[in-house]
Amino acid sequence: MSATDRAIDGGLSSQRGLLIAFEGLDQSGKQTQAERLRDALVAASRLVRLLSFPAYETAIGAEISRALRGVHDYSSEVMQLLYVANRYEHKELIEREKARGTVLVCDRYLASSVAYGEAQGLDPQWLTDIQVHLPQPDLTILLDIAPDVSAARKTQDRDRYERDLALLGRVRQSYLRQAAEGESWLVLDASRGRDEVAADVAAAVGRLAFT
Ligand code: ATM
Repeated sequence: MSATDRAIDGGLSSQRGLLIAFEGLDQSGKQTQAERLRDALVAASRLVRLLSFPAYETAIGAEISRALRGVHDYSSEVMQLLYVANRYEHKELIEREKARGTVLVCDRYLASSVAYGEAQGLDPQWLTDIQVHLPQPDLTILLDIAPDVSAARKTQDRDRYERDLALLGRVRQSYLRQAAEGESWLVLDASRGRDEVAADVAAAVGRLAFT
C-alpha cells in the first residue's frame, strides 16, 4: 500500500459522506487529481462518485455547451446563472449520495462561478448568495498555478478565456481571496509534479475524515 493509500485508508474508515471540490485554472490538474483521489478512495473501499461541472449531459448543460461553442451569445450574468442552475440540477443527487456515505469528488463547483464571474466584473456576493441552497463543500482544494503556467501547459486549441492572461490573473486572485476568507479551503502549489500534489491531497482528505 502506498503512502497515499495509507493516508486515505487510515482517515476514511468512518464512512462519512463528503463533498470535495477541486478548483483552479484550466491545466492546473483538476481532472487528474480528482481521478487519483477517486482511485485512492476506491482502493480504500469507499463509495465514490466523480462529478464534473459544467455537467454537459443535462438540458442546461447542453445549453452551456452551445454557448461555449458560440451558438448562442449570453451575457456573463446569464452564463453564471446557467452554471449555477446546472449545479442545482444535481442538488438532490449530491444530497442523496452524501447521506449514504459516498465521497463526492467534483471537478469545479461553487467557487468557479464566483471566480470566473468576479473576473468578468460580476458581484461575488451575489454569486455566493445564489448558491447558498446548494450542498456546501466539506473541502475545496485550490490547485493554484499562475496564468502563464496554464498557458504554457496548453499551447493549442485554447478557447477565448484561456488566451486572456489578464482575465485568468483575475480568476486566480478571486480564488485566492475566496480561499483566504473561506473556512474549508486548501491551497496547493500545483506547479509541482502530480505525485507531490496527490500526496498533499490524500493527507488533507485523510485528516478531514477524522474531525
Ligand atoms: P471546463 O473547461 O472546466 O469544462 O469549463 C468551461 C468553462 O466554464 C471554463 N472556462 N474556461 N477556461 C470555466 C467556466 N465556468 C464558469 O465560468 N463557471 C462555472 O461555474 C463553471 C463550472 C465553469
